[in-house]
Amino acid sequence: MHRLRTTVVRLRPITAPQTAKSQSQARLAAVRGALRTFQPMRSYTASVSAEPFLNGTSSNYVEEMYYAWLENPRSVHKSWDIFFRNANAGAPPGAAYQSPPPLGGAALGLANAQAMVGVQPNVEKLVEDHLAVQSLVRAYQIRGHHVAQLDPLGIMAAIDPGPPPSDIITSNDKLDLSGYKERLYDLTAEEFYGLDESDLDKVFRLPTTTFIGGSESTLPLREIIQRLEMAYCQSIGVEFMFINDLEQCQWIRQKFERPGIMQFTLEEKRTLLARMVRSTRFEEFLQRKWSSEKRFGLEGCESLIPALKTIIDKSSMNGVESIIMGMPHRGRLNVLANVIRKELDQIFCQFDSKLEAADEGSGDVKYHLGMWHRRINRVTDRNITLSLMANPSHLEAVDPVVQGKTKAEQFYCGDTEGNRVMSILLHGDAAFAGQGVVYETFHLSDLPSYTTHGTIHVVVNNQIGFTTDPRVARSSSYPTDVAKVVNAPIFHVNADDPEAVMYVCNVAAEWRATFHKDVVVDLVCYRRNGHNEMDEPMFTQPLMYKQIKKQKGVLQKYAEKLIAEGAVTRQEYEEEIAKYDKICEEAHARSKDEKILHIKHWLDSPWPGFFNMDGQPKSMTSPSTGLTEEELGHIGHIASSVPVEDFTIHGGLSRILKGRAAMVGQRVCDWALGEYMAFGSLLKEGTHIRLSGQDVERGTFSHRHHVLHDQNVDKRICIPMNHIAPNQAPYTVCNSSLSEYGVLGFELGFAMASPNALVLWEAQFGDFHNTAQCIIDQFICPGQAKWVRQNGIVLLLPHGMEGMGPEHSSARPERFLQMCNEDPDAYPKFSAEEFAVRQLYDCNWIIVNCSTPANYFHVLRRQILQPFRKPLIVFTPKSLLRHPDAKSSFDDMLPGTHFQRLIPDSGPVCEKPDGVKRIVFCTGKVYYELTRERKNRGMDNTVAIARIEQLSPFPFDQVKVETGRYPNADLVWCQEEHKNQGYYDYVKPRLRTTVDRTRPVWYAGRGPAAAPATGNKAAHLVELQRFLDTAFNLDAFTGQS
Ligand SMILES: Cc1ncc(C[n+]2csc(CCOP(=O)(O)OP(=O)(O)O)c2C)c(N)n1
Ligand SMILES: [Mg+2]
Repeated sequence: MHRLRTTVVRLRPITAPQTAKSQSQARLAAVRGALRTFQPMRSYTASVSAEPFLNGTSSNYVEEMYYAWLENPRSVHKSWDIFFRNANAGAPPGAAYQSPPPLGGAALGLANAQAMVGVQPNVEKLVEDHLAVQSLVRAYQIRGHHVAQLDPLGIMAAIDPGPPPSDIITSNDKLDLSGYKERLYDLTAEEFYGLDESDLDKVFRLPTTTFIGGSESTLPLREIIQRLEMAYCQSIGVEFMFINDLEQCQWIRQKFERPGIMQFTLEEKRTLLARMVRSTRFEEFLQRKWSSEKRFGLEGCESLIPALKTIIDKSSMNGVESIIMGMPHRGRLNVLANVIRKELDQIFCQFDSKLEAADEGSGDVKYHLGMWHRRINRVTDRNITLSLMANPSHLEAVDPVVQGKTKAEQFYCGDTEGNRVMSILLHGDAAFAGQGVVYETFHLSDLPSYTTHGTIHVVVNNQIGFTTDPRVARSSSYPTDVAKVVNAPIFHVNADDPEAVMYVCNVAAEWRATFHKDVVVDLVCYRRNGHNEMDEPMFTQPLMYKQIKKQKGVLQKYAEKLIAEGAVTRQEYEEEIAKYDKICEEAHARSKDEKILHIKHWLDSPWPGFFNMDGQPKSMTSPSTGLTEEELGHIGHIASSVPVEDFTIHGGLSRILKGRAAMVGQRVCDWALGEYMAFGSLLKEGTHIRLSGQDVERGTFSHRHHVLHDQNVDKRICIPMNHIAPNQAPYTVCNSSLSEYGVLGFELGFAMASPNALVLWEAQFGDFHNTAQCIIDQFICPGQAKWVRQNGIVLLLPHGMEGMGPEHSSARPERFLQMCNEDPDAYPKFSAEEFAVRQLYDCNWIIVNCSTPANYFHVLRRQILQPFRKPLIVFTPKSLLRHPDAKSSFDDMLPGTHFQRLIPDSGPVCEKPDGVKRIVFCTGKVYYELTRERKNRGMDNTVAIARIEQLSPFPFDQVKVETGRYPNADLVWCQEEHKNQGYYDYVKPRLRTTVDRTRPVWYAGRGPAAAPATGNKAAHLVELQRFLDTAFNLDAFTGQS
């Protein structure tokens, strides 16, 4: 009973009618302040559940009774009085209930009282009816959206999840009470909780979980139904009852249930109409001028523009200064013109097929380009920066990229709560439901190192995806169901009701500002044309399109409504149209003067100060990436110590740190220490570093240990990398969710925000990167060419044939290499001094496979010290992490040293190069297998081994030196990967180009295969020995051509 009492005390007081006013005040107070203390009903204990009537929906009613009884035992029926007395006196579970004495016979005994209980029908009916009303309210809250009038076409093609729920009174004639009556007669008692027509005028107490009463705490049933219909079954369908936070549910109920909420000022209505005019007339203008051009127009969802503008206005009002948006094709030009405010002539000139491109690169179609714009928000008079990210055709791929960029902007401006920077993501209905990256992105939304503190999602739900109906495109009721995984409320709204759209957008923006959580606005609309303007939709959706042809445009409908209301005159409306048409015509005239297309004017992420005024790098030199002995020693010391007091680390880790300290004493680095040196020094120099991926904090191979865990205090951690120097940049290292597509996209977006950060994503094993293939293929590889936007992201991809089977061996170097933009058949014409840096500047990405910790250290540092940004793909080792020979001396990391694109053989072969019979070129870990084998065979004088550390851009100049050094040697490419994989196809033509095709290039490696590696350890070793035999058999290629 104690639990019941405490729960009741938290709920609203209920007393006799004369205290109605205080009840409503108390209810409001509860909502404003005390709601954090609400507990879900499931907190009842067994003793309460032993009273069957205390369970489920009746418990609320009983609590109210109890509260009333506490105030005045006579205010409740005698039966309740006895029950509460017994319970308070400690009656055991199940024993508190005693049937009440009859009203007139106080002296009757208990047995008699029990006998009389059956003759108290009114009391029971009263209780039942209240419970029924409570259930009714709840039914509307949970399922009202199923019967809301969401579909402008009235055919519910996309949003009808089945027959309407039977516990909601109407699905038609919402406000016609005769409609309710019919339903009431039709329904059985179970279906409608035993209420019938005679109850319609009875007054019921409203539960605390509804706000339909406004300041009233009781209402007649007729009014209750009417208000619930108004709140939940008109143009807005609110899906929120799955949210497991009562405060949030109450907040939403308030927003949609309070009577009179959907009232707008004249000014607001006029602004809304003007925005609808712009949105509609923009598409009409494009259609008039370029009727045969694809533009993926917005017709049928014109209210998207006021929707976005409402979100932006409201967010600006709440202090947001920067909004990053991602969206697909549909309505994109309209958003650029009317939301981001890209100059119209710049948009129109894109339709001119003779426009010449001024920038290098391949460019992209007009409905993919991005945009960045800072302007004054007219409604709030505050500065706001809007950027629309460039994106590929691949639907939804931009979602995590937007989140990453948003996170970065929040990070750089110290916006830890997301109050100043936020993101908006737009989606198509089919893509939102179908693309898995949507789910992956949602799962980042509440993770500490990935949250952007709430994204507003807007779905253009035109109830079709190209030619495909929703019924065959998804298994969920709505396209938005995926958002439920993060408890995001979903506001479905009929897009033909602009005021309802504006209302939900306002609520969505407020939700985000209040709770910093995701929210979805589902604009249920239609697509007036085919998928694009050239498509014939009647082939596949004949009935839908018959209806669409009859459908009056939303602007016309809204204008007529406002004219009828007297909010505007027809003349004012026509003037608004004429004004905007004139703006378009003038911009069109100006656009004809544009002869050149500057893609750089469509940049979504400018990097002020990084380039010179012409957008070129400030220099074309790469400085030394070495460090002083002292710096190496200092960072080495941090890497091998625990820089906080009273922190107990695991014994195994103590040994690792001791090992590191010993290495520092001997002036050598292993792989982890080399990485430490690179990170530590860049941090010290002011470069932020962010390393993200699965289990990166410790490192998949338990070599990194960047986060130390106190063995005695739960969740107490220490990140020594943040203790390097007082003014260092912050280091972020974060284990990610088990996602590649989402997380790599996120990090790419993070890297976009600033050139002054080293952003790294590590795959658990390189093999798994291919679930993020879209980010690699669509953004990382061609991003600069398509969108003149550089990006310095680093991919760390563990790679190497170590007998670990087909899915833990290959990062698929062949694929990355195949996508390099370098010509394999042409020797680059750069001067010797600039060769390396020019090559880097021209390439689309850099691919390395380092064989030493020092080289890994240098390439990481070069990534930041070079004067431009390129993606860097690093095939990282596994067994080399602990290989005794894979260590580097500090000497290789001192000032003046730098990344070695090729590491020549420095052994005995150098003494008599003429006597060398073979030069084996290789990359990565196989070098150590080759040197061991050479030693075993005593061939140190006859076979030279050169390591190509930078595969792309290919170090033609340095390879040339090596091939020239050994004029009598045959040329062999050796790799541990299968012949159709790895590097062979990439390297061979380049080696041939280097030697002017005068010498053949032979192959030593595994044969072609379908899988990257065998799953059989013995087979693995046999294969290894076989290709090593080939590599050192000087007759292996004799007679072959
Ligand atoms: C990942 C991906 N798969 C397929 C396509 C091809 N495609 C382009 S638009 C489209 C339909 C999109 O439907 P929806 O998301 O509802 O947007 P709508 O065009 O209706 O606005 C498809 C399948 C694509 N662009 N991206
Ligand atoms: Mg669609």
